[in-house]
Amino acid sequence: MEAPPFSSSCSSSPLSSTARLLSSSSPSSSLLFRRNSFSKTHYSAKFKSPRNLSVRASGDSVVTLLDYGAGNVRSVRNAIRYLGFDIKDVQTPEDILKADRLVFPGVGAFAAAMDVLNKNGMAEALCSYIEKDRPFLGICLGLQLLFESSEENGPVNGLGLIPGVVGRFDSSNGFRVPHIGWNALQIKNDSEILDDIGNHHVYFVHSYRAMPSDDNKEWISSTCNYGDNFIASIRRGNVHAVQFHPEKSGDVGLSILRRFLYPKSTTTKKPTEGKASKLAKRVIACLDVRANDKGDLVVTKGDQYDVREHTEENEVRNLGKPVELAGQYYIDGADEVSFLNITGFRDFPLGDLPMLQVLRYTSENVFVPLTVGGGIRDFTDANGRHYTSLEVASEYFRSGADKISIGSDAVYAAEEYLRTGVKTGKTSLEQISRVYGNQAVVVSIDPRRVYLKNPNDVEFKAVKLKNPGPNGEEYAWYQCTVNGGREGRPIGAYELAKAVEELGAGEILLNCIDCDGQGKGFDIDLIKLISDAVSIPVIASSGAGAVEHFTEVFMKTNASAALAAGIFHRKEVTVQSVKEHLLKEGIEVRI
Ligand code: 1PR
Repeated sequence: MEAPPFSSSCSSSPLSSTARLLSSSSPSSSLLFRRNSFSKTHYSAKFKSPRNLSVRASGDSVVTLLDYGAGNVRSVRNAIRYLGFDIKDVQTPEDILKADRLVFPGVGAFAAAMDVLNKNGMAEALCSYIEKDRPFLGICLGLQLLFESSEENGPVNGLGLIPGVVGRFDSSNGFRVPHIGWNALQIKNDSEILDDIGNHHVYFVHSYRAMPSDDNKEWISSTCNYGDNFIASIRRGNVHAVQFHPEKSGDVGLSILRRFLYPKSTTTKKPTEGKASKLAKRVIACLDVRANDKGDLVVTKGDQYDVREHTEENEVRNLGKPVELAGQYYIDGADEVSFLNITGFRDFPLGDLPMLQVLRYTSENVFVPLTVGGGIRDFTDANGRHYTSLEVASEYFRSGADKISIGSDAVYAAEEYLRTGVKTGKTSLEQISRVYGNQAVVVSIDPRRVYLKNPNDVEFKAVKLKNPGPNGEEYAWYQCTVNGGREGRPIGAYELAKAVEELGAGEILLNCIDCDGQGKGFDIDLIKLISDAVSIPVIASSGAGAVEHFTEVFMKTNASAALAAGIFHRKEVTVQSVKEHLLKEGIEVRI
């Protein structure tokens, strides 16, 4: 159904700005691997290869991109290029008015984005472009900005094209905020770009959302349920916007982008309601990366964090090349890929250019979220040049990371916070989450079990164990460590998790040194303890050895995702077989 022409006009807010309009640098043109180069071993009919969606556009295949420099839009660039289009960056408001098709991947906070748009005359140009019903695709914040206002650090006026206020998710009803992960859409109105959605999930990551109402119902093409029904996408004529991230939604996300970029390829197929119904549990492949003794960056994997072979040479265990393995796990259906630079605590990551290259190359072909961790902290190099943790994180984001993960530095920050009760705003955790949003900040915890006869023997939260300790101890507390498990700290995993949530972490990656590489299953006691204690998503990690371990962790704890490394690297179990097993056991996953 064709929607009526636009009637609302732009509101503008006289906000001051320190932000600058930056056009981001173009990524490296060289490729470690080209598309179609992935091997398709273990391919299962249920999990389709994303490669069949690549479209070669011809002629005027240029997309205008509005990137106001507030965050990482590299993934959007990569997806557009992958689909065969060139990108023209908006430099002036006239570039918006002259665009044939405009993509607006809003990133960062609502107020800062409006600030930049108003200051540069972009807000007016955007409104004019949209009111003329020119082809437009807003992504995430690029959808929210179309509304009248947002409560994010506000109220703050938006572009005022769609009636409604953008508000925060309510976490009091037990739903974890941010809303991170793969969720299902309910199609409300015909929107050609969603025609392939079927029963697929798409990837969301946000804390704020717009709600459906009588005033905006003509705009809504789909909703999503997370506690309540919020607006997942809008469509009016040639104007589309989505709250989710098509550039991070794998196969189906690429098809949504392709349908927008290449409308001639759309069919008359009607949208279908699928079986997907809610937030899916995520399966994450993790790559512990470090330089081996020859200086090559390799994927390694430890047993209880010991990554050296027990041979005379004592070399670092080498399980493959990071970019290739990440590509393979994407093909296999991994919902996310994490890179942990495990020697980042001693080697400065910005000196570790190969790691940045790994991210750049991976993000050119892998269209699910990428997390990178290791070495995110303030650092002064040999020349006396000081780098803040924010600069380190920014470099990771610019290179293709969607989330960064902080280990050791978060432990120090939590200890300080618990000691003083004061949030200084200066810790890496606080600074990065303030600039990039807490959904972009993961805290990786590396705890070790300390057995106890009596839970009152320590000031830290202890749990009653399912299986007693080596001397019959019935309790344990989980001591946090830093520097890759080398140093125990006076803080428990429970205390740390609660503190980092308050400091701005958006997600917790919960490892367990005792279980790492053992293949005997996740530490259910620990994961239950932490996932019940916080209201941000918890990723269960360490110990997966069989598909049943994933089912167990999702059935017995409130983990939102489960991560594994060794079993995938050694090809003992594939991501597909994990998902097939979860589905069989009635646990919703992305297919
Ligand atoms: O402290 O901010 O520099 O971050 C360092 C990061 O590197 C932390 O996230 C820390 O967990 C990680 N790390 C440091 N040393 C090691 C090591 O193994 N020697 N790896 C290490 C941690 C744990 C998991 C692993 C799961 C699943 N690896 O990520 O992938 O335990 O393994 P499994 O399925 O084989 O059991 P900073």
